[in-house]
Amino acid sequence: MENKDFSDEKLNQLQDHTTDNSGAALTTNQGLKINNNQDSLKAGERGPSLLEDFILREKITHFDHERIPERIVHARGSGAHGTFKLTKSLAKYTKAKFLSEEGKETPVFARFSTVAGSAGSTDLARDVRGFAVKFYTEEGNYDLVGNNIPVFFIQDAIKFPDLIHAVKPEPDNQIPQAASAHDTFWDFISLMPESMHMIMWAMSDRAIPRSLRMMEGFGVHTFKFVNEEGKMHFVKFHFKPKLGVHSVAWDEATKISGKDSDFHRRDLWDAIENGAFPEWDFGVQIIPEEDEHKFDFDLLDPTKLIPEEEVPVELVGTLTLNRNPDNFFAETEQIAFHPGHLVPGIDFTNDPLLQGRLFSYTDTQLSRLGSPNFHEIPINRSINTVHNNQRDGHMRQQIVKGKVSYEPNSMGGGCPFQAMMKDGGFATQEERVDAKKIRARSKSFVDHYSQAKLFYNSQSAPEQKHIQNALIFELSKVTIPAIRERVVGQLAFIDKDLANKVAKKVGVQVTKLEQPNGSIPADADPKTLQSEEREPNTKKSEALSMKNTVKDSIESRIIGFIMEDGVNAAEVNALKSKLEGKGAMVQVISGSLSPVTADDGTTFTPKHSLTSTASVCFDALYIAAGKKSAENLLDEENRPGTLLFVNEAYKHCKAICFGSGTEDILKQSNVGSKKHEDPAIITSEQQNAGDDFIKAVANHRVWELEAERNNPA
Ligand code: HDD
Repeated sequence: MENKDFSDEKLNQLQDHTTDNSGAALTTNQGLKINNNQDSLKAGERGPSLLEDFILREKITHFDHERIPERIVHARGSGAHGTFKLTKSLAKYTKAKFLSEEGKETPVFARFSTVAGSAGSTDLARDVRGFAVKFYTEEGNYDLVGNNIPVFFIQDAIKFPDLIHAVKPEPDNQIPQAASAHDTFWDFISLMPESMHMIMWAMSDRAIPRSLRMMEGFGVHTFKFVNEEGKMHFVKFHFKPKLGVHSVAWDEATKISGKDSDFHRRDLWDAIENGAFPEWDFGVQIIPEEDEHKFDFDLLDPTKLIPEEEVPVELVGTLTLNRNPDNFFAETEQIAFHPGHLVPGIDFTNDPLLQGRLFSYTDTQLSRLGSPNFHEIPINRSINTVHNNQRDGHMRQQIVKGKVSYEPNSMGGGCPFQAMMKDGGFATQEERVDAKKIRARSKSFVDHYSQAKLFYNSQSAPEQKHIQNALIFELSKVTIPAIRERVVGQLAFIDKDLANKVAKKVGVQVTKLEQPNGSIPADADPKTLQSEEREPNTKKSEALSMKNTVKDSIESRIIGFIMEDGVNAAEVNALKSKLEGKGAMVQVISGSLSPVTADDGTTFTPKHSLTSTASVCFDALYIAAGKKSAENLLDEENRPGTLLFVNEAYKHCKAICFGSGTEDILKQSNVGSKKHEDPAIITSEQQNAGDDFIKAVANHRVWELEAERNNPA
């Protein structure tokens, strides 16, 4: 059992439930072959349909019931299968088998999501992203149900329905969809100072990722590891993308929403289909039990992170997604995550947000999936066979033999029996709780601004600017001035300059709030629980800025090659193979979808036309070499599209490479007014143009030149 390979176990299990229709005749749900799927049964060719048409009735009935309620939050999501490989044993800290045996591979299914929007909403909403991973371990399913942001808006689950009601479309008119920029969200936030740290993250570029493959994942809460000896350590979970953490510009996000609202879903799907498997390093921050109180915040407070400077992240495994689902509904939609799906060696803490979640996730599946038997849906099945005395219910699939459905029993030989801990039986980590029953918040939770300051101060200048702009955008949509003023008052506790800049643009004054805490128990002395303006122990953390992310790869980046007839085949092919050699994906864009004839008579097949796509759907542009091609791109018909492409890519700080003979396009576009050195504008005169272009694409964007690029002469 110990060394058995479980990596294909889930795939094999799913295959038992997978149907392939190739070569098969159409049947009813009862397996009866259907001879006519075009006409209903009628009394005469022009007569009424007959109730006895069981084929029509079955088809329509099934259709009428094929929708299920979407998730109450995280409705919009995309998922994929993959594997988790342990590279360094954590047996010292946990007895969880999938984290103990070095080299062990565990099948997984991951689902990424936005939070606020409906299932059909845009992928590019400014929002937190869900990052949920189901590990199909030999000891049962382990779910890590996290986000791409390491902290949360609220400290106690009792506030979750309020938070979600506030952010969802307003109840009278269902406006706006998938957006936090409206009155009710900011009304709530302005009265919830504990949300300020999360607000800094949610207003940062982390909330508009370039790709689901380029974002971090966090377990958020502090969890517990328990080893074979019963010793406990606290742990925080991290996923760090191998491709680095990258985002798009807000203006770009709004445009992608129009051009391709499935942008992230498509990107994940295409990357996997093309063999560019998304990968993350999996890491842990381990805190010995004795150190629980050594931090300037409470480990149980989900609005706090542990700075990596205080506890480094130890990388111990790799998550790879390598297979798209066969069927979105059966897999991505029906997967049911739960932070309480544990394996021996992992336990939860008393974090009051996590404690409430432990109730919510099973409860919600009952209305979403309709039955307590949701664990029997293939994607949710454990690879371990389930044995217990739970019986019946809607859609029960398991056929359990025998008369016994109770325990203790003698008639079933005492089976299924309780497993001893040494045989993998789960036992909750014992913890002494000697307390009054009380509906209150711990004083150790009442510091709402110090980590918001830490985050804001750790950002580079362009990142800070983006946070300011995001707040200005969002608050400008708030119609009630008092709400705008309260939010700005909250910001003043984080950074005066930020508050002033936002206040100026949203037409309010910065007034110091007397009582910043909105969550004080009724019988407490407000003074004692008021959030203090405290400085964090760690003043700045490199890990919190995306400026310091990995920037060494162009793998899976989409490079648009803009060309027309007369293009220089030799130059284009040389760059194409150089880029593809580094894993980038080249897509040809032309004035139309007709093949482009190059100077040597060969042809290139466009994937897009200038009107069917936009620069926002690409990571970088190459204006393909060739004077004739450039002339054609600037003819009356193509000129607006060509210049819009270049100008928008320029505005969004992307790398643009101009091939030889395309000088006129450069000059006529906004790039022509460039006054400073710009490492992401590459021309064919440069000696190593190809390498410089690759470097610029790997760097993602020249955010530091945003002001200059957005103010062309
Ligand atoms: Fe939650 C779904 C993440 C707090 C109640 N949550 C859901 C999903 C993710 C998270 C990623 C989607 C899972 C999927 O892809 O199917 N939720 C979080 C994180 C939280 C958090 C990181 C805080 C640290 N959630 C939270 C609270 C509650 C819920 C406090 C309720 C008290 N969450 C739910 C839910 C959902 C859900 C209503 C909706 C669909 C589902 O569970 O299966 O139960």
